[in-house]
Amino acid sequence: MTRYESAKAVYAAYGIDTDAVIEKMKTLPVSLHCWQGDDLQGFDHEGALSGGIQATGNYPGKAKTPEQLMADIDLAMSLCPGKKKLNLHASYAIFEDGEFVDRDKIEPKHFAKWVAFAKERGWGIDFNPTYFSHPMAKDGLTLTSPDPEVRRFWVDHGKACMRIAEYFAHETGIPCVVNTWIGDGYKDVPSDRMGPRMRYKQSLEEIFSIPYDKTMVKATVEAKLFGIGVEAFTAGSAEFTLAFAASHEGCLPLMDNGHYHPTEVVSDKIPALLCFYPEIALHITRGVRWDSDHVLLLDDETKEMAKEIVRCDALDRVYMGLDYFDASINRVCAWVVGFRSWQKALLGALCTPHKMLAKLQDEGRFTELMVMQEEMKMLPLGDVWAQYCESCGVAADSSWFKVIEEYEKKILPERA
Ligand SMILES: [Mn+2]
Repeated sequence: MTRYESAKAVYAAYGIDTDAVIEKMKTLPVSLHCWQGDDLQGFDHEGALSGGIQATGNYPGKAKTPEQLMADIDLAMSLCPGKKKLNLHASYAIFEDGEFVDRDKIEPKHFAKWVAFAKERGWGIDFNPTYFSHPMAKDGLTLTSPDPEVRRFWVDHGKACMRIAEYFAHETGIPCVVNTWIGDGYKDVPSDRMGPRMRYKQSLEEIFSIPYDKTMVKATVEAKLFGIGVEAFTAGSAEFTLAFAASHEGCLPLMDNGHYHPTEVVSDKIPALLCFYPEIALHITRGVRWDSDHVLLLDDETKEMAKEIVRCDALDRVYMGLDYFDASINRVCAWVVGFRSWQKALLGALCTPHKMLAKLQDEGRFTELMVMQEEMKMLPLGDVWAQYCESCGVAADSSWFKVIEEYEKKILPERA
């Protein structure tokens, strides 16, 4: 008996068909965020990040061109099992030599190379307007700015991004999640909280008023608690975005698990939202003490989020995207560790006998429930993981790291 055959028998005793789980895993798209590859620099501007976010570290070998970034993404994805999707920011527009248009004027053609890249690999594309790291983010404000000219620029950016999202969806044949996050807020106690939020609401309504294919373009709004330099007030708070999505047809809430108070957990919010929203979206990250965007690991909350999606039978109702950026370690490796961690979390969730555990809860058998939940932790998931990876043609163990090391040796001199 192989280790997999033995594990299969263990799980079968709990009513879990691991062969079916492995096949299911191959159908679940997970969106890989391009911005881990270059610390959110993008290709449309020089200069530092703004908008209350920051990448820390200066590990050598950062991708500086579209070709380098694509090569890095290719390498990362070749080391990961599962179905992939690409997540782009608007600041990753690719201009021809000498060409430049500002963010309010970008068009699908500026993303044609990304579409070719994704289509060749059979990937869908998700998209994000970039409301930061730009001179028109005046006083750190975009869609909430009291200056009509600033707001006009960013509303036009939002509309341009809706058209590009539709282009992605139609070209790839795969729905595109287009996510709005703005860093707008105030460092200290504001004198008006509702004014900025009403302007945000109006700006969003204007952006989403353009005609677009609602079956293929999923407009999401992402909440945030605070950012660096906007500690006291964030316009796009949890209540604001949930209420906006609930009251605007075709709009979905997006939860980033770094964007809440440190003791709040998104695993608990997933089933709450699924009671009301047909579909929701996630940015999966790991905050250490704050919204630090550390590389995703297989920690308890990561596992719990995956379990909730599976337990709620909502794998076709939750759009899953990764969102973290660490510049202190090999960036390609950071992608691989995070992507594989989420794959492991999903696999573990699919290998959990949720109905049996829920029955114990409903029957008030809480002692037994605790015992069984602990029992589940020691089942041979690693052997199922190995089988899954093998069937996807990737290494199950850390031997993939050698490939990263080789690549780093080769590319570092070129990018210095
Ligand atoms: Mn996010």
